[in-house]
Amino acid sequence: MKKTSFSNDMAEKRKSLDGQKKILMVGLACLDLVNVVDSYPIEDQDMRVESQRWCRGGNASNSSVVLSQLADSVVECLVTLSDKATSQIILQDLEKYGTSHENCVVHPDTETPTSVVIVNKVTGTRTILHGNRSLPELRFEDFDKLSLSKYKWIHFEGRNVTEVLKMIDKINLHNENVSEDDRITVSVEIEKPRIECQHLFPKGDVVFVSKDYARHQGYETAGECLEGNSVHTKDQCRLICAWGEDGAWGRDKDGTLHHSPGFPPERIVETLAAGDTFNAGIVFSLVNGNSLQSSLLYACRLAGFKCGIQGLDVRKFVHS
Ligand SMILES: Nc1ncnc2c1ncn2[C@@H]1O[C@H](COP(=O)(O)OP(=O)(O)OP(=O)(O)O)[C@@H](O)[C@H]1O
Ligand SMILES: *[C@@H]1O[C@H](CO)[C@@H](O)[C@H](O)[C@H]1NC(C)=O
Ligand SMILES: *[C@@H]1O[C@H](CO)[C@@H](O)[C@H](O)[C@H]1NC(C)=O
Ligand SMILES: *[C@@H]1O[C@H](CO)[C@@H](O)[C@H](O)[C@H]1NC(C)=O
Ligand SMILES: *[C@@H]1O[C@H](CO)[C@@H](O)[C@H](O)[C@H]1NC(C)=O
Ligand SMILES: CC(=O)N[C@H]1CO[C@H](CO)[C@@H](O)[C@@H]1O
Repeated sequence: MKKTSFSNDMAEKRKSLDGQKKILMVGLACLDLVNVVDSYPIEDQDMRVESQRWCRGGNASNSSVVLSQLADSVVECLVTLSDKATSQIILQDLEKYGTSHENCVVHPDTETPTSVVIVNKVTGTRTILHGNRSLPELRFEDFDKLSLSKYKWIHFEGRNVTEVLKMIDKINLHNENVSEDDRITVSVEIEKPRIECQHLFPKGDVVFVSKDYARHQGYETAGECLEGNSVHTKDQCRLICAWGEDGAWGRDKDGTLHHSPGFPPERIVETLAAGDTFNAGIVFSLVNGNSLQSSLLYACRLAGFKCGIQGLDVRKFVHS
């Protein structure tokens, strides 16, 4: 049997898809240095940790690597990067999953946003120290350099709303000028409970609202959140709200409400990035023309699978 590594397989797949339209994920990439200890250090102590690992993080980059494993399309991740060596950890991880990154913007004299995490295995606490935030987020000028005709779907992690709105306006102008088949679908995640995020509702063909945001708005269920926010969306929008172990709800173009239950694994290993995995599942399924109902089921099964593993290698799900 021919033995190839995961990263070789993914690179092969990417090559075979050359020339086809891509899926673009726009947002942030960062690093976590996770230290697992069996007792919390005391001040001025010199102690050995049980394990230590670098994790690439950021919602858009997490969704990118999941989507790369699912999709029969090239997936590109667009983020800003520091000029320091720590960026290599991010780029190598994206490459491992076959995710493209050729349009990322490097900023000199900045640091990769890095957090040091101390996980106490015994008590389960996670102490997080956030590092230097000198790296600027992606600006419209960066996005403006892309050749939009290469893409069929663009997803935005709704962070810097002012800049993201300009980027989406550019896509809308592009869409007015091309045939229906060549139009780019826009999805956007409304996540941070910040007031300016409301301006993103009318901008997406697919809008993800987080449970945190829904709660912040005063909604107690996903269904109420979708009905309430549907007045702000554009015509023909699909509005989606994931609700942890209860699964996810979606409001279809015609106003019909759909639901998928959660699919918990036999044993929960890690729920971090379940939301990013869910979003990747939705984009993959909708890009392939599936209904919203079947896309919700697919994404919840995928996110449930993720909760049973550490990290984001979902190949066993893809092949199951
Ligand atoms: N405990 C769980 N059991 C089963 N499925 C889960 C569980 N937690 C999350 N999921 C799945 O993941 C999807 C996304 O969950 P949720 O929106 O709560 O994630 P999140 O809090 O955004 O995650 P993160 O912020 O870590 O990415 C849910 O729709 C569900 O399908
Ligand atoms: C952050 O990093 C930049 C670039 O390396 C440096 O100039 C700046 O002093 C740092 N700021 C903090 C608060 O560490
Ligand atoms: C958004 O980006 C612009 C341009 O880089 C910057 O001036 C602004 O402060 C940013 N806003 C937020 C909320 O980060
Ligand atoms: C739309 O098409 C016209 C004619 O081909 C071109 O001049 C114009 O620049 C295009 N606009 C956009 C936003 O692509
Ligand atoms: C991205 O996924 C990794 C691996 O599962 C995780 O350690 C990290 O916390 C996630 N980042 C975010 C922002 O959820
Ligand atoms: C870096 C970042 O924005 N992370 C966010 C990713 O999404 C989860 C919830 O979906 C947030 O809790 C994180 O803050």
